[in-house]
Amino acid sequence: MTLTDTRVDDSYPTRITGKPEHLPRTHPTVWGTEGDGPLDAATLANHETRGYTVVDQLLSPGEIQTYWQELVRMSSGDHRDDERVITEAKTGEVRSIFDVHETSALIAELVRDPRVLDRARQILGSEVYIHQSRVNYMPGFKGTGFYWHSDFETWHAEDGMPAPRAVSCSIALTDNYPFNGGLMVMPGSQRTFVQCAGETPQSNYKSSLKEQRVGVPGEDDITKLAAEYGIDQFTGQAGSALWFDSNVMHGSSNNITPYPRSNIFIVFNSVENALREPFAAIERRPAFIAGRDSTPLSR
Ligand code: 6CS
Ligand code: FE
Repeated sequence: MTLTDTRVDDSYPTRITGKPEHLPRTHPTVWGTEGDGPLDAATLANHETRGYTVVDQLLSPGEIQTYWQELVRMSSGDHRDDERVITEAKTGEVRSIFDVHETSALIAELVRDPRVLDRARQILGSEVYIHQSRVNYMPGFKGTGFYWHSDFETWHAEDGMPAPRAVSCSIALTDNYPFNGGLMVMPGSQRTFVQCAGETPQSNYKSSLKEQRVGVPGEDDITKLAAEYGIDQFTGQAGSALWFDSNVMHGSSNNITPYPRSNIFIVFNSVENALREPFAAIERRPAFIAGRDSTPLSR
């Protein structure tokens, strides 16, 4: 299949050569209703508008300690041959570990926990499966941030995700403060698809997971979006969760404090939104970044 074939029915063309435009999102943000899960109508309406929802203490302090210990264990040791482990460009510290729901029995349970799975199903209005899981460690002093981006722009261009019918659940493993790299989100920005300029290089993920250069909006795009939507910041105690839409514009700054800002990210995709061929890349990304088994997740 050539690149141009998949562009025929593409509502969200990106990685273009011309001037990037801001396109209207043609899909809802919330697909389910109040009766479908634990979120009430007001929370769902808020999520539809803002593109994100905070759940304080989704997990208890005791539970989160158990997960944190497991993930600290996973980040220690020799990872040089494991491509699921991404290190910081400058210091070699562990930046992220992908596919943790496959490599940790504890995390495999967490993604099926009704407090997590039922919210994902309700927001996406269908059965769901895991598109991606990762831990971003953002260690003290050395953790570098993630420049502004839309996850969906990458998942559409490089993974072949047809529509923004995916949601991320970011659970704080350590306290997230404003000053230690807390995730910034532009509330409502999921309603705008920001095209990005520049073709996707071959094996782009080998550099983009360290520092994303392709698929990031221009400064004028970010300026326009910030003026229209503003910037909120997710802060919360360890155990709190941020649910955010796949297309919400988000980013985080470097962490120069002694306090790590470590979060686990679980990305749920609707089984009705299974990946196709990349919409703007010549090859698929590996399964540890973009799951291709859309069998519904069950407890
Ligand atoms: O390329 C990706 O899938 C990853 N990149 C970023 C900056 N956020 C989402 C995801 O982890
Ligand atoms: Fe992201």
